[in-house]
Amino acid sequence: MKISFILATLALSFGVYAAKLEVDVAGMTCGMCVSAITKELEATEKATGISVNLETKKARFEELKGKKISDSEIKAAIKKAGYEAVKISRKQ
Ligand SMILES: [Cu+2]
Repeated sequence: MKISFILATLALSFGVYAAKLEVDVAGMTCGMCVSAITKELEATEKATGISVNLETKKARFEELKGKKISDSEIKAAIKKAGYEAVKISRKQ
């Protein structure tokens, strides 16, 4: 158990596993909103596999390997696009 914990810690610090994030966004109404949010998330240079869904009002992406994106960075990016991140969930 101790060894697996150490390995997991090492894997995390070397960025082997990237966190998967899901953000609930308020204020999206059309495809322009989707592209604006995608663009701002791309501009953080910390997100990959960005997928913004107008139906579910969710933005999904993964952290780029070795990069940590904080909740405040996500909120700032969404706000810059003109929307609000109301909930951020992450899975390791
Ligand atoms: Cu729109």
